[in-house]
Amino acid sequence: MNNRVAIIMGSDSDLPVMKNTIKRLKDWDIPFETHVMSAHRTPERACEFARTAKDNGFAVIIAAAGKAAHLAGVLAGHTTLPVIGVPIKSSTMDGLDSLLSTVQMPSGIPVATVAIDGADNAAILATQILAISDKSLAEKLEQFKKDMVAGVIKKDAALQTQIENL
Ligand code: RP5
Repeated sequence: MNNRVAIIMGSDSDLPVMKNTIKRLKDWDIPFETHVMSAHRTPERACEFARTAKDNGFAVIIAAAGKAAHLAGVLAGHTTLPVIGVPIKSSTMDGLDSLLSTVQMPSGIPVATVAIDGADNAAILATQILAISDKSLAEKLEQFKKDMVAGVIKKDAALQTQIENL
């Protein structure tokens, strides 16, 4: 079954952010594989991974990189699978360099880019893609949204109490 998520990081130094992708996928029992591969340091390995990802049972690729963050774009150029880019804040430019390098793709090669360090959202978006053809994942996402609504309503109620006591 083609339902695995690939999480590719440009460096092991991206792990402190990308652990949030891993945690979310683990929470929802979604099969995944994680590797360090770089568009610049290991270009051939990265391209080969993307080229064979579909045949190897992956449905979505999440690619995280910082600085001149070409990883997501390079992977997207070698596959028809959806690629989600996570710009990592790993330089003196606060991640703006990574964001622009990831999001500003030329016409024909899209990368669905989440926020700088948006690792959790990358996992949620990957799950939404998988959930199109997986009812149990769709139910998990419904529940997730309901919990979020309940959480915000609770915060709003707490805010009213705080304001009354000012
Ligand atoms: C990028 O350069 C990586 O994705 C990482 O965010 C950044 C720094 O990498 P290291 O020098 O820490 O390996 O390619």
